[in-house]
Amino acid sequence: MLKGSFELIGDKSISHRAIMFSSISKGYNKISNFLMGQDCLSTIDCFRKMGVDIEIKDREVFVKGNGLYGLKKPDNILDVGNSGTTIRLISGILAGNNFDATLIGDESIAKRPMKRVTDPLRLMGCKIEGKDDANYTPIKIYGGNLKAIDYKMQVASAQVKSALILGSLYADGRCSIYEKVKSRNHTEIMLKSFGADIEVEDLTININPVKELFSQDINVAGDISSASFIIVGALISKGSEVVIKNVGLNETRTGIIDVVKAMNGNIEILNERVVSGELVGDLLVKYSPNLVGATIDKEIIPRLIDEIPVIAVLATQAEGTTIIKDAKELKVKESNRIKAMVDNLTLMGADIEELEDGMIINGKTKLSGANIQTFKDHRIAMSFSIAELISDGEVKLDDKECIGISFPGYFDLLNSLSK
Ligand code: SPQ
Repeated sequence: MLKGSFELIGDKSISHRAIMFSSISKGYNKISNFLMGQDCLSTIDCFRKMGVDIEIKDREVFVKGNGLYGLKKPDNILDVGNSGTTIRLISGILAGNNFDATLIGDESIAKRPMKRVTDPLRLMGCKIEGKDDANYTPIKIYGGNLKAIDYKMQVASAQVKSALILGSLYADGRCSIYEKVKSRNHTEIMLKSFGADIEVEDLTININPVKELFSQDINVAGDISSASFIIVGALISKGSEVVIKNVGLNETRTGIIDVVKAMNGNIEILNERVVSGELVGDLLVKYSPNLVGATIDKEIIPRLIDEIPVIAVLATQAEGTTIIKDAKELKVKESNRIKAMVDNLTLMGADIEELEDGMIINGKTKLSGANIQTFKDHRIAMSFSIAELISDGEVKLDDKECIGISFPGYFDLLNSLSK
């Protein structure tokens, strides 16, 4: 069982954005509760290579911003490691700056589609070269002289939206971006606090050019995606009761809470407040013996896309059928997360079927130990560490190190809560 309370580590999405926006602002920025995960450190590395002075002291980061037009041409290739957020968002910034730069990443990044970002940036007049017509790394961006655009998004993706908002900061006029389905909006919230001229009306984002962004101190909210592993662990292991403090509760990220409630899970939000423009609160989660299946599809998908692997584990412990669909995007994350969950949960004895855009899980089933192939995907690795809490026999992960991408100290925390 899991028992106790703890302070949640900083949000990955917000930490990336805090470094990027501070780097292109004018003045001194302090970022507190920054996530020291490998992905966010890759973002720091890229901006240091473009001449930004970034200093790390414990969980705080100090950034001396170079201003909107102050980045320098990097001497070397920019390596984003495993981070999709870094490569997509930085592309928007590079498109606006008057130099060329080349982006690469690891084996997983080499398989993740970039045309969703490079196509609209080309529409803004940016010259971009790369493998398969700039769909894959290495990607070379020749920045500068961007034209304003009106762009209808083809995929529900906060990374694409954010890259275009960042490019729009450098355009020669007012840009409009139209989303089909609302995706996480940390970029819009944080950039406004830096002085960007951004108006949001439902699914439309209008961006007017500004001359400069101004420095900010940012306190990063806790990462609800990281919390989701502990949430599910507490819901499914007998006798559990956990308080998770300082959880980011931005509505574009809280799909997991809605689903847990719909599945009869015992979860309560306490002490809601606003920190650096983001809603945060504490979560009280208790063992829930009467979980039921649910259908998860359409608009809720972007609000819980990264939580689907661990929701699949939860569904094996719910009475009845859980259907997850409209989640094709899972195939182009750090791994094909549909296949990774279906194959590994099948090995553990779950009743689970793969769909083109999701999966169907029939519960409740007893899970048994197995050798798990993580594909070096942090979210797959953590999902199966949670499945182990209720399985008969050992669950062996072929890679644990990947968890450091988003959740350094994960096993220490899990061990400290395990009673
Ligand atoms: O950065 P990366 O590797 O793309 O991270 C993931 C994750 O699970 O940590 C996805 F694999 O989160 C994305 C998320 O899926 C982070 C993100 C963001 O910060 O803007 C947005 C989502 O991706 P997308 O493609 O839907 O915009």
